[in-house]
Amino acid sequence: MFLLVDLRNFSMASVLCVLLQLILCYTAVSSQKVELSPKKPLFRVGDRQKLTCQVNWCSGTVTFTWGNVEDKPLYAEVQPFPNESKSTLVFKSVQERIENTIVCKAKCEGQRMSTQATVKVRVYSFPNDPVVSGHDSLVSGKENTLTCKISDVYPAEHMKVEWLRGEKVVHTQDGEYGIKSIQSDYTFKPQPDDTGESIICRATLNLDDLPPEERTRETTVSMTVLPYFSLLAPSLLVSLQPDLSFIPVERGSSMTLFCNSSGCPQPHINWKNVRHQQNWRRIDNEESVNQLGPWTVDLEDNRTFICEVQCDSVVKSKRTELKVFSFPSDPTIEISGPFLEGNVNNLTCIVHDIFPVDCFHIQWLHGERELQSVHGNFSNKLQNLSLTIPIKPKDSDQNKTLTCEVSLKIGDRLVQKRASTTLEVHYSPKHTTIDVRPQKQLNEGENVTISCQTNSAPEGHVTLSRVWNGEKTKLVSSNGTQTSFGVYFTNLSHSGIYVCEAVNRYGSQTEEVQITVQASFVISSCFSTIAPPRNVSVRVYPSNEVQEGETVTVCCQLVSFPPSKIALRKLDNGKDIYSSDGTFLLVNLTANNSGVYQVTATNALGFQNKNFTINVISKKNPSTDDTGSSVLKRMNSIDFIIPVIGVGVLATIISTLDCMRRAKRKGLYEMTKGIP
Ligand SMILES: *[C@@H]1O[C@H](CO)[C@@H](O)[C@H](O)[C@H]1NC(C)=O
Ligand SMILES: *[C@@H]1O[C@H](CO)[C@@H](O)[C@H](O)[C@H]1NC(C)=O
Ligand SMILES: *[C@@H]1O[C@H](CO)[C@@H](O)[C@H](O)[C@H]1NC(C)=O
Ligand SMILES: *[C@@H]1O[C@H](CO)[C@@H](O)[C@H](O)[C@H]1NC(C)=O
Ligand SMILES: *[C@@H]1O[C@H](CO)[C@@H](O)[C@H](O)[C@H]1NC(C)=O
Ligand SMILES: *[C@@H]1O[C@H](CO)[C@@H](O)[C@H](O)[C@H]1NC(C)=O
Ligand SMILES: *[C@@H]1O[C@H](CO)[C@@H](O)[C@H](O)[C@H]1NC(C)=O
Ligand SMILES: *[C@@H]1O[C@H](CO)[C@@H](O)[C@H](O)[C@H]1NC(C)=O
Ligand SMILES: *[C@@H]1O[C@H](CO)[C@@H](O)[C@H](O)[C@H]1NC(C)=O
Ligand SMILES: *[C@@H]1O[C@H](CO)[C@@H](O)[C@H](O)[C@H]1NC(C)=O
Ligand SMILES: *[C@@H]1O[C@H](CO)[C@@H](O)[C@H](O)[C@H]1NC(C)=O
Ligand SMILES: CC(=O)N[C@H]1CO[C@H](CO)[C@@H](O)[C@@H]1O
Repeated sequence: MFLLVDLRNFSMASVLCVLLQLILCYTAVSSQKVELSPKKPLFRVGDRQKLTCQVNWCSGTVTFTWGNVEDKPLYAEVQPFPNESKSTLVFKSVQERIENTIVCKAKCEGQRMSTQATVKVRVYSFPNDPVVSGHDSLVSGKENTLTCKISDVYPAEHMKVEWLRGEKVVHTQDGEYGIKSIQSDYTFKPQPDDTGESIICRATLNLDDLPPEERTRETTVSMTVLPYFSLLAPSLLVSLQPDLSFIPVERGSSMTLFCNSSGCPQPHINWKNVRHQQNWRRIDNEESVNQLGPWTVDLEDNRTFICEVQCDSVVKSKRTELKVFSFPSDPTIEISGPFLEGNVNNLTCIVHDIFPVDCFHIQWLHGERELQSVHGNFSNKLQNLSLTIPIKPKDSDQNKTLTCEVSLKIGDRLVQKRASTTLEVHYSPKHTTIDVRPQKQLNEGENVTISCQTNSAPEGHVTLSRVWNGEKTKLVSSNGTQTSFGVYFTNLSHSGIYVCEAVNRYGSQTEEVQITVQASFVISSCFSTIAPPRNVSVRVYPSNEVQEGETVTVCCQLVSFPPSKIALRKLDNGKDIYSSDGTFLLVNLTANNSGVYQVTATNALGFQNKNFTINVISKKNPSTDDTGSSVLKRMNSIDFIIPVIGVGVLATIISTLDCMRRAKRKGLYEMTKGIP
């Protein structure tokens, strides 16, 4: 019987298998066997291995054919032994891929049917001992992880990894299908006395037929446990937020402090000795934070804050210092009173409720120049700090600005606040002046303006008055530092003394000026101002040459100030007759009255005289009764204007030809009568 089996196309698997079994039964019965060895091949990766196929029942030449069940290459070479009835399939270097069910077919020369045998080839790989790491720097009391790695394992799903401490298996792990390397982690908390203890990582490849010496590999390591004090929990980190060694913070502001712990799964974070609320929270497995506050800062927070983190047996702490300050308001300036020129006054700068006083500095400044300054002294509570400077102001200090600057220097931080004051210097009126425009000597009819100016602070008022006969008449008064008064078309009555009085609340100052208004009559030559007598002229009316018994009037004209006494005298007899108005009446003249007469005008500044002659012509007996009883009679003129202006001293005597008219009107007086 002959059954052709196509070994390269074994896809009709189950049916053919049944057939194959029948064939084998048949051949066994016929005892024509093919022998394939080894019977349970388990090849180590990398080795050179072979399968031998042999028949011993054929006397002729046997033809061997190698094949496999799975549809893939054999990855092997066939070595023929031509004179012997066997064939060898050689695997030069075993790999996982050679795993297969191998079929060897033998055909004996001369026989119609071939005979075959199959074998399942298995492969394993376990070339290296386990490698253990992490054992030499274990940290006491902390979770540590030891790692055991087994590489180039095949088939990994048959591998089991065990950790052994002494005889005790403390951890196991199985391999998985498809991987080549197996890693096993063993996590535990070593104690310091674990140092020197052995720990074993044992790997076992559980394959049937694998000899014990190939099956198990193990690595033993000695643990080194570092005591916590020789390497302070290197992964525990404590940090503060804000991360500053000291924090300037203003009283009344809101403050929050954070204490973060990282590298410890179960830390105890504690702010020490605080009354503010603490709020612990976990951020993740490694990080936690303890928030202090928020709270409102007060003076008692001016201290050190310590955060302590405990991680198992390890304690770490961090500190920060709050520097509390208080500087709530600008400084204020206090002035003890008004600044009176020449008086000492105090200027005080004060800043309230400050802390810490010893970090404050007060300065009085004029522009950039420091006048005075002071540093605060230590105090453990809120204080007011002040600086007083005495000021003795001059009027040049008027409107000077003085600044008070308060500085707080706390750490690198500088806070400044300031206040300013402008000096208002007070003084009584001074530099009072009167100004008369266009001038003090005026002609009647001119305009005049009288101005008065003063300097006072604060301003008061200024009054202009005229004094007449010791009586004061107010002309004008103004608030402020100046006033003025104008007169249009002046007349004689505007002459006088003008007084300016400047007043403020601290005092007064008076100035005066004399103003003279000159009358301007038709005969202006008769007017004068201060002068000795001059321009004396004499008129004799009706004539210098008269008949006996007649009367003449002598009128004098002159200019003089102050007024002059006017005397008339006959030069040869030397008797003086005086007149205040310069008019004389000579009555009932005789020949004896002929001669040279002299008029003399005298005032304080001097005198002037004028000679004139009178010639009396005899009527009948020129020699009779000429014994010279010429009588000079003063003429009492009361309606003649004598202008008197000014303060009762200024006067001008005016004599005019008008006297002739009056001489007539008054009639004649005997020369012998009426001599005063
Ligand atoms: C093998 O057989 C061949 C002929 O088939 C022969 O020439 C040769 O000597 C034999 N060798 C051995 C070792 O038997
Ligand atoms: C600390 O924790 C706070 C709050 O979670 C966070 O804002 C801050 O960034 C953390 N700081 C550090 C240094 O981790
Ligand atoms: C406040 O802080 C300052 C600066 O650190 C320190 O000199 C002072 O003693 C502290 N005051 C109090 C009351 O602790
Ligand atoms: C100014 O201060 C000084 C010293 O403090 C004091 O003696 C004086 O009376 C003060 N003067 C005035 C005007 O307040
Ligand atoms: C600080 O103390 C000193 C000494 O006692 C004293 O002279 C000074 O006036 C004080 N300063 C202030 C601002 O009080
Ligand atoms: C500071 O000044 C304020 C207002 O003048 C006063 O009420 C307070 O008592 C002062 N404080 C101190 C410590 O003198
Ligand atoms: C001072 O200031 C006042 C008001 O600004 C001003 O009227 C006055 O002229 C100033 N005085 C001086 C001397 O500057
Ligand atoms: C005086 O003032 C009046 C009014 O302003 C003016 O009409 C007149 O011309 C002035 N007289 C002189 C002499 O300036
Ligand atoms: C002058 O000042 C006084 C007091 O300040 C006031 O009563 C008066 O009305 C002022 N006069 C003028 C003309 O302004
Ligand atoms: C001078 O002028 C004033 C007015 O300014 C007038 O009241 C007065 O009567 C005048 N006096 C004479 C003597 O003319
Ligand atoms: C007037 O006459 C007297 C006597 O002769 C003489 O001294 C005097 O100088 C004369 N005066 C004038 C102004 O001529
Ligand atoms: C008016 C008058 O007195 N006439 C006298 C002038 O003088 C002569 C003589 O001396 C007298 O006789 C007049 O009576």
